[in-house]
Amino acid sequence: MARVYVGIGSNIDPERNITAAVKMLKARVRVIAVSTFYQTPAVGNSNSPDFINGAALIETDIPAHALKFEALRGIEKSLGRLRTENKYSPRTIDLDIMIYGDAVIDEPELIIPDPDIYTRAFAAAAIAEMDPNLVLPESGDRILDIARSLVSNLMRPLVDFTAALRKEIGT
Ligand code: PH2
Ligand code: MG
Ligand code: MG
Repeated sequence: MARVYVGIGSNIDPERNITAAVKMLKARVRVIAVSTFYQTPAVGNSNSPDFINGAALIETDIPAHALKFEALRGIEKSLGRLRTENKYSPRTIDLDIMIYGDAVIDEPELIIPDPDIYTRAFAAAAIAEMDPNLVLPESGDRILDIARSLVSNLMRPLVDFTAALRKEIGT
């Protein structure tokens, strides 16, 4: 079984889409925990609505490629995700493998660990909350140090939404 951190984001009807996505994830893999979710300004496109971002820790035997291109893409499709050339367009749901056990993959379509961990405060914070001692396999950096180096006062923790989500999925 691999321990996998899945980044979760949405800026179209985000509370509903994130709740639905986590439930679908739970139907396919073992969901161990979900992080606090944050309201975050859209990175890369200031005209885009705010996002809600967080992460889930899951355990699965599904290999990384199948997890991304079948399981996670399948959930994105069911929730009406439209893929366009513009990687900054609003989306109903975005599910990214951030960390897959000790795997290091560097391919055009799949980079693990996800480089966004090093630039997006919410991504590092969500993972650090679930495992502050985690060390990234390709760099040797500790997730807690990365999260501390990226602290942002723009991300607002959504305490009530997070509690409702955890209750809904029983974590
Ligand atoms: N994802 C993007 C572009 N911009 N901004 C926020 N706040 N959160 C995201 O998940 C996000 C984004 C495409 O990778
Ligand atoms: Mg993403
Ligand atoms: Mg994605």
